[in-house]
Amino acid sequence: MTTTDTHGTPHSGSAAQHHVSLAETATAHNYQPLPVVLASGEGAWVTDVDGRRYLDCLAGYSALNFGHAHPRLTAAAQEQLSRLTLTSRAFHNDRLGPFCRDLAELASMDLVLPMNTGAEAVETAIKVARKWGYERKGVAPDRATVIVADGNFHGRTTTIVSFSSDPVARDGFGPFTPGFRTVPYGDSAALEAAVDENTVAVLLEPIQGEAGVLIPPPGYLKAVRDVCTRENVLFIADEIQSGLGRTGTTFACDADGVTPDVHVLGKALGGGIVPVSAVVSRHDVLDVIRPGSHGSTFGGNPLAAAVGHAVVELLRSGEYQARAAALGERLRGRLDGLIGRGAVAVRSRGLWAGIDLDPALMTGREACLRLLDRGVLAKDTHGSTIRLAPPLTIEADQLDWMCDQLSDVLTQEGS
Ligand code: IF1
Repeated sequence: MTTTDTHGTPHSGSAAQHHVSLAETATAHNYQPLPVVLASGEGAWVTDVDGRRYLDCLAGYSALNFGHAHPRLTAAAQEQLSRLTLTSRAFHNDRLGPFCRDLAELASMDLVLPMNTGAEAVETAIKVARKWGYERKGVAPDRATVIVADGNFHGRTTTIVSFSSDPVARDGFGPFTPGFRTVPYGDSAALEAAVDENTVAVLLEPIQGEAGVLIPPPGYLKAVRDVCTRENVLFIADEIQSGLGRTGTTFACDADGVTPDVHVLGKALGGGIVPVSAVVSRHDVLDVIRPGSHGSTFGGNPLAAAVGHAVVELLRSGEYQARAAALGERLRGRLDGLIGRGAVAVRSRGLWAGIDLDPALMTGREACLRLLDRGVLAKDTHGSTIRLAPPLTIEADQLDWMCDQLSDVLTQEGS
């Protein structure tokens, strides 16, 4: 059988099989993708090489908060593509200043240090916190420690996996970077007890994503803020996945009325088009970074800055945040109805949900395979938990349809 894919390329056998076997033979196996080969996307929908459509409820792990091919974002990218894409920071460019000014204003901070991936921004925040500790807090040289939470996910570099509690993410990558102490997530007393004269920062996800959308107890983030203020320790909030509208507020910390000392941003900051990340903070923190002490070939490039600025513009009005909050209530109402009907627990904030399935019923991956057959893309995480993070542009009827598919999968109707 010869088929032609959406690029007009002929394949013997199905186009999808051709692309899967090509990936199998030419790509390192650091992922086990679901058996679907995507070729195009618009809004909350993506289309595979055989022309089948799927509702994208992973949205690039929350990098596609504004959906696929958002007109304002693609216009910003296309306009900049034909003007200037890269200058290096050896020279100024006319996109970086406006982007950083408006992102700092969005975060009620002074300065932005632009990077590319989330892990680079987390690494940058760790370096800044250590340098701040030595120069501003008087911590003894090379003695700085950063407190992190059990169940964290902050990226895949060797320093970051040094403090991972996930053996699969960590094993085989030693020797590990010292200077990190792990405390239970959500336990402010344990965090307070772990602070000592060498502590320069606490690094936390306001809601733990990879751990399964774990929302800390009410008052936890405020308690962390108070401990950090009292002990002269930087509160670094990793909002790479939870930020930029996902949870119904600009930053997840906003819901608790908490302002960290440092915001670490990524994913959706690049609009799902280019990698854009950033460390956003005050002068008294980021001024420890002086010329030559940190950098990146692509950090702050004009294409990234143009797209990042367009993202900040989208967030300025608050409409996407309000949308995520309102549709998140609708989503939560439907998901709560699944408890006892295939789900054992649901956690959600805005358009971000973790659903623990009954392990006796099916694994998270099995549920995602069945959702795939019904035209919904979702991702499992540890064990029998699935995560939902659709674009914030999703329509209410699409959300309802997705919940109908999930309900049918879990109740085995028509599965
Ligand atoms: C993978 C997880 C999600 C993040 C937070 C930093 C980073 C991430 C809170 C690093 C990245 C991605 C990485 C990707 C899958 C995805 C993920 F499953 F790995 F944990 F979303 F939950 N802080 N998360 O979520 O940002 O360097 O990737 O740009 O590695 O498989 P990055």
